[in-house]
Amino acid sequence: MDGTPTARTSVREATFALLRGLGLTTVFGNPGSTELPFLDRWPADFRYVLGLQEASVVGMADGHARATGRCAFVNLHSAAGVGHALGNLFTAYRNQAPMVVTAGQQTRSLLANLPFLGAVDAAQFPRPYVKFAIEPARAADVPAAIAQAHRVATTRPHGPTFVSIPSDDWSAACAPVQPRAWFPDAAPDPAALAEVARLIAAARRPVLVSGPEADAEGAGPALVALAERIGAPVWTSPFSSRLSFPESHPLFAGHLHASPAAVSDALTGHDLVLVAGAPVFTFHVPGECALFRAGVPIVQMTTDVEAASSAPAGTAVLGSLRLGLPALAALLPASDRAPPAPRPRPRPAPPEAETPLTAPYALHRLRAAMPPGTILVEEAPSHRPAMHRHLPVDAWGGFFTMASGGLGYGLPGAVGVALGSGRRVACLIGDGSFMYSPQALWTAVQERLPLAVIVMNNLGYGAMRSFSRVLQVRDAPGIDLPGLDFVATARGMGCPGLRATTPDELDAALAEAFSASGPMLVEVAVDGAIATLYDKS
Ligand SMILES: Cc1ncc(C[n+]2csc(CCOP(=O)(O)OP(=O)(O)O)c2C)c(N)n1
Repeated sequence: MDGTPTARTSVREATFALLRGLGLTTVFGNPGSTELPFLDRWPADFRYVLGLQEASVVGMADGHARATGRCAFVNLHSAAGVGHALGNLFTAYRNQAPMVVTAGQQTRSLLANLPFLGAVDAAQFPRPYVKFAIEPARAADVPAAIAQAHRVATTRPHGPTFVSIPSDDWSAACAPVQPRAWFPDAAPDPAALAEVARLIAAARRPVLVSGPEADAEGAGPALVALAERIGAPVWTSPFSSRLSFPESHPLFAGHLHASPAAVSDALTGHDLVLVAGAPVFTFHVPGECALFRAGVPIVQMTTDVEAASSAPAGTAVLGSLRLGLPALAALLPASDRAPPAPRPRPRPAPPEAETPLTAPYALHRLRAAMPPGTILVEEAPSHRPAMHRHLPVDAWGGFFTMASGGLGYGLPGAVGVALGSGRRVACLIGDGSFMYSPQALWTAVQERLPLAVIVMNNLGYGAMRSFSRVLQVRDAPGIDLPGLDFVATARGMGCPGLRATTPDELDAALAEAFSASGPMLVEVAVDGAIATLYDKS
């Protein structure tokens, strides 16, 4: 049934042959009646990863895609499944996670009559957070549509695409899809790189801002080599969703805040700003970015046309960083520029061991407990500044978070990263964030993933408390989260858990979580200190 397709085959056979050819043999899904014809007699060489809610399905696919650098394949249940998935689809779009999302549709013969489970305008529903969406006009076009969706998803910037598939299409006759090689990366214009090299050579105090694209393209070492060749300090772009520069490197300057004034202050004083693989810039709070009117050249290297075209100032050089960064470095004369003064950022003193536990102390101990090679996935909004201070990351591919601002990504994302990387993963997550897609933990148990889930329980939406201060909002409802028992929640899904309220309990729980062969949850009861997220807005 699922062997090599003949000149005339079924949509189902042609699709499985196509997926094999593309290496898409892991399917993230949640099934319903409209998907059963696809799942029928499931081939032994395919893996089906079940998520119990579609936000988790897409979040897991995103983590898998970003950890492997390969496209993920998703199968959802009609409009309801896509609807549940939309928040994390938005995040996958912003994360530039390559994935083909398919969704079952009611059988074509019923569609005119508003059937149960029929999706109206199915291809419209996930827009605009998919790069391409289609419900093919004919059943026979489904495999070719999936092939096209794959090509679009894996053209930079990567992102999700969508194919709606009526359930009777799977048995229809069609021709096999011709295999095609796909080399989507395009190098930047050499003339533009020569101009950037000239600007860099002429600058006395250049600065780099690096974003997630270098890591995504496997161009991290090329980025470090370029920074060292220029001798410039490197900031990471606001809300970067992956490691953007090794944080112990002497040229690492810090993480830019998503505030126009803060970005401007950090970069003012430089006579050239080179932004590699990031928007110019991602802001969260309003304000004036004087830098844009200061006449300082801002050069942005990116594959993202949307990010390049929406930048308010500067020059954009479109093209792959993997190809562009080494080409630019090769054009640069050896610099006689004095290297930047070492950053006045001494290692922070270890936080005090106290009860109740403080977040900085918990993160300091987490760093000590994490075995080498552990990948960190984070969604703990108010603890970001403390994480940056006490949990520096240095390894390319060693850190993931989301670029969108939408919570509910972290836990399924961590499950996907663990599945895709085959490595131990630490998921650092807030109590609020955990509750958006907790069922991803069940998948981690079923897949026996070495995943330590560290829930920072401050009994509420800490970032909202902090943000209320920034916006001078008082007495807002909906911010406290009493009565949640994360250890019991984990146990209910077959995952062991421990609660830590003292420094000793914390060390013991972390040691157990990081030596477990499967997932384990550690609930850390932290004090309610309100973090400062924006000291300048
Ligand atoms: C889907 C979604 N809903 C709501 C928000 C608004 N929001 C931003 S931060 C935050 C609080 C997160 O709380 P928690 O995960 O406990 O982490 P903490 O802020 O306490 O560190 C909320 C609700 C969001 N970003 N995304």
